[in-house]
Amino acid sequence: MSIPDLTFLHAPSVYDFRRRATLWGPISDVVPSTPIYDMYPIGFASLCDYLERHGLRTRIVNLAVRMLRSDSFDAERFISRLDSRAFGIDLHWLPHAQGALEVAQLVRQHHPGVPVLIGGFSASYYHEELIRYPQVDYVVRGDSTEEPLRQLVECIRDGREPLDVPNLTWKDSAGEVRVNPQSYIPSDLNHIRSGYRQMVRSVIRDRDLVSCVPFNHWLKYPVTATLSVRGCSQHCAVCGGCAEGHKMMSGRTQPAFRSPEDLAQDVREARRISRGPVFILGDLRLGGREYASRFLRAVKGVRGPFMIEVSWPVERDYAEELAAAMPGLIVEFSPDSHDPAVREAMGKNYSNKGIEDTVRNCLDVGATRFDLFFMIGLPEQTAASALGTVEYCESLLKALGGDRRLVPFTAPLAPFLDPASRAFEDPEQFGYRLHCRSLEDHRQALLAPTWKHILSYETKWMDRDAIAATTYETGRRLNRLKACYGIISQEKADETEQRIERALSLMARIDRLLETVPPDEVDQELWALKDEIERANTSTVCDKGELDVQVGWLAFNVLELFKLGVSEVWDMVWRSNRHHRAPPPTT
Ligand code: B12
Repeated sequence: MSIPDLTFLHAPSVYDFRRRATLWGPISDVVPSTPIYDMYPIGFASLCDYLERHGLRTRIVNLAVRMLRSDSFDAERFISRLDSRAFGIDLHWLPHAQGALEVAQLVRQHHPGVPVLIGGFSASYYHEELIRYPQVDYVVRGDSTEEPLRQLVECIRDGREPLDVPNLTWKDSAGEVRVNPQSYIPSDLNHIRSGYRQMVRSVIRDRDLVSCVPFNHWLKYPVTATLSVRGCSQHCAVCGGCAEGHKMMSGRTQPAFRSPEDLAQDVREARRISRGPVFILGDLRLGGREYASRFLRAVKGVRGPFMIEVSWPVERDYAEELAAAMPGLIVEFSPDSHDPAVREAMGKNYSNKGIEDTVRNCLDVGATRFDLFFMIGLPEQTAASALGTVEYCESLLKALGGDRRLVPFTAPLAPFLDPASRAFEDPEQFGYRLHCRSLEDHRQALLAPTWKHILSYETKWMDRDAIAATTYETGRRLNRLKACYGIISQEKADETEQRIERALSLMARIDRLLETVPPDEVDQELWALKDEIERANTSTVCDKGELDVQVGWLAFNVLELFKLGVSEVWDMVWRSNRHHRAPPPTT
């Protein structure tokens, strides 16, 4: 079998997290990943699909998942045995700053001379700093790297210098840094495909399912995602993916949309694989109401469950349209705070009535669940305001007659304030004090013993201690509220409360330890707490399971997968026979 032209590696946030003891706390409580962020960017699938369509061979290795699944999995040995013409590592989310660079270093050590490429939002933002690490050869910038990456991989394959490859920061043969223009900014997403078929093909071809799974518990809970848009028109102050953030990172001035009909086709492809929920990422109304209506017409008849995001209030007629096309849908809404002053400072200009109408409209038309997300660590937000969110949730639940379909969540803005967000770029204006600015600052912060110490910021209204204490207290109160309204069982609530207590006591012990133990002995002392820390590390302020939608006992669409598998195997046999007759040039 020919070797891959490019192998994508997804690193854990910190390498090797298994040999360290870190109290990660609630940083990943409201996303499917564990705190080491084992989920790889959705773009891995579209990148592989695009490169394969252009005759290049790719492979995905989710190292983070492999390391999580088995303590005896030797990641370094595994890397040393990989064979590839180039390696691509994502530094999309900044919490991977340490892990991505460490994995790049291991690749360099075991495969000297094989190019190392990095891409993603954070890589784009920090491209000039990143390229100066000796283990990095290329940074592919922007939110749409399919075409620049194809050109780069072909240059590598053909031994050409990538002088004309757009969006590329690189070192030439003399070691000089070059920054090619950011000239590839597609205005739509019609050139890409979701890549689910290609994933199935790769799993069959490489006989390696575990390396491909998007996150650790995916095989039990195969939620799939489809992306409607890259870029954003909103201006949320702490989001690195807001309009201003995209302009800075990718040069993008307008969001790029997937055509509504192609998006519906992506949903169908996802449905062929899994019976789990399909999460349609991006508020459909970002493309205008007509865009949303076209998608909803095109997706009608496809079986759910569906999860959708809304970024601002939903009127009744839109709720009805949604429910007619996607009966029983699940809605995700993040007002971030119940406090209008905080929301205004965040750049979210809608009223509490807007929030309340949205919940009611969606539940009235038959949404099976409505997840409402709040955050801690925001501009203008005091501890009292954050705690007030729980009272607000109670009033909402009361007003809805205790409707258990409404599920509120709170989580801290952690571990980092997003670079390229308005608050990161102008911290004083938003009341932030930054502990980390550069990539290296963030990389080092990740080695601190707790999420409180890792936190890259404080605000005028809450320092790190207050953010941590308020997070736990808000979590505790919300957890009790959910039990009181029967949203979660008393047993689950008790377990969460115990984890909160454990986390609080561990945090206090680690604080003391840092004050009393010489710095070079801290790691050893922490290691002695490893088991206790691990037990407090996930589902801290809520049970992660609360996020999951019930999936039947057969989570996968076995028949469809079988059909896909047969057709892919047939396709591969056919292709390889064709190659026997006329082998394409490989170098
Ligand atoms: C969708 C989304 C999610 C989804 C992710 C689904 C997925 N698997 O990708 C979910 C909800 C799970 C999520 C979670 C998180 N997210 Co998020 N998310 C977004 C959102 C809304 C859209 C991102 C997007 O458009 N992706 C599509 C495109 C742009 O990316 P892509 O196709 O995956 O990758 C392309 C490029 O980035 C690049 N690329 C990526 N990797 C690589 C690797 C190589 C080698 C190359 C060459 C190129 C390359 O090429 C790809 C294709 O062209 C943005 C906000 C926004 N509006 O932009 C935040 C955003 C990206 N998320 C962010 C954060 C912080 C997180 C979390 C860390 C939050 C948390 N504390 O838990 C987690 C981390 C998840 C994990 N790893 O486990 C920040 C990132 C800031 C930063 N620089 O770190 C953003 C900007 C804003 C925000 N705060 O939410 N997120």
